[in-house]
Amino acid sequence: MRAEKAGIVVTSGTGAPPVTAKTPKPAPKSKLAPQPRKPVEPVAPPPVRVRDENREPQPRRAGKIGILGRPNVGKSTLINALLGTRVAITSHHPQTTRDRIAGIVVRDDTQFVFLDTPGIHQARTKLGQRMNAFARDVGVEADVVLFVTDLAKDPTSELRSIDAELLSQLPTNKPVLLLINKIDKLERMDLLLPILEGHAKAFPWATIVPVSAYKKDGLDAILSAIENYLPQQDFLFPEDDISDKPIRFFVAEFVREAILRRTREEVPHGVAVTIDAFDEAPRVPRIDLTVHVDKDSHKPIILGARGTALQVIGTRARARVEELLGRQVHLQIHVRVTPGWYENEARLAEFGYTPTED
Ligand SMILES: Nc1nc2c(ncn2[C@@H]2O[C@H](COP(=O)(O)OP(=O)(O)OP(=O)(O)O)[C@@H](O)[C@H]2O)c(=O)[nH]1
Ligand SMILES: [Mg+2]
Repeated sequence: MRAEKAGIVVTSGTGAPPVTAKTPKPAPKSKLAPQPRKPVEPVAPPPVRVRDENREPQPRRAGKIGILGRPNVGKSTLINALLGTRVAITSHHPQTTRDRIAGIVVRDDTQFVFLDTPGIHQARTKLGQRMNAFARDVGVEADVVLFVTDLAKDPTSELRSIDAELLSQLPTNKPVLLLINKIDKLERMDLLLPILEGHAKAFPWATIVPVSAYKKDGLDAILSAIENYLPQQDFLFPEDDISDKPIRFFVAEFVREAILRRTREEVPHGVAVTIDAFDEAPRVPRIDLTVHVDKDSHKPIILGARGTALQVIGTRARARVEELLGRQVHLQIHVRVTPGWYENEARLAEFGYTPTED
């Protein structure tokens, strides 16, 4: 699939043939309107991909793809679906992801380094500001931006104004692909076309790909669309790597995910998880963790009656860690009240939310 000079190729992940939309008109003038930008051409013609054992090796391609968008649109669900394994935690709460997480996919001679990011939002805390900075830095670092939006309950064909605002803040020198996620929510597939056409007009996308990350529908179309825009160069990571994060990071995140999936309202936003010790000496390695909560009143919520809630959290997190490591582990989880950690520079650094710009 190639981006055409005259317009936008809309690649359907739904089995329908590709649709070519008209050349996009400039967005209407408003303070939310994105900066004018020129469509970015693919860096070189796509390689001819022949899937047989005798095929000639092609020049390698590799590059970073920043997955950006509002909170809760399905960015982390998408990176997990693309990898076929769960590197990023997901939940129905906004602001689940707090960090930049690489997920690495190799297809034939191309290495795709996907960078999951926190959803950009109106930050109310130092942690929130830092999360937004992580995401914006990825916009600069990436070779290609995968901008993710999702279908609302009652989908409109217009690009949402909040999306337009985020797009206006992106660097203007790189291709931006639009991913319209959660198409499984559509009652009828013929409702998709006006949505694609409406979005095509709003911004000079390199390509638009409708997908369902949840149903793993449209994933191959994403890789094919991105491939053309990645530079010809050697792989950026060893071929077997799936992420740039250490095991400790995933262990802490899996515990946080188990908590996010059990708690509601303000509790999840006030939770951080740290690793205190990782003892690999015993037959079953032992990992000591602390769950930091913001308020005294949150501690009994995490613990539950006679510790039953924490037991469920521990069991779920342990299953995820064991799946990742391929061996048994023992998790020892402590709960501590660390009020206002998300406003405290020292705590943020200690918890791994290291600033990228100051
Ligand atoms: N129906 C449907 N739900 C989806 C799809 N993709 C993601 N979701 C759900 O949307 C919610 C948010 O998903 P996440 O992947 O955590 O979203 P995110 O964009 O990473 O969110 P932040 O990390 O907060 O920025 C979860 O409840 C997912 O199960 C999809 O294709 N279809
Ligand atoms: Mg996320």
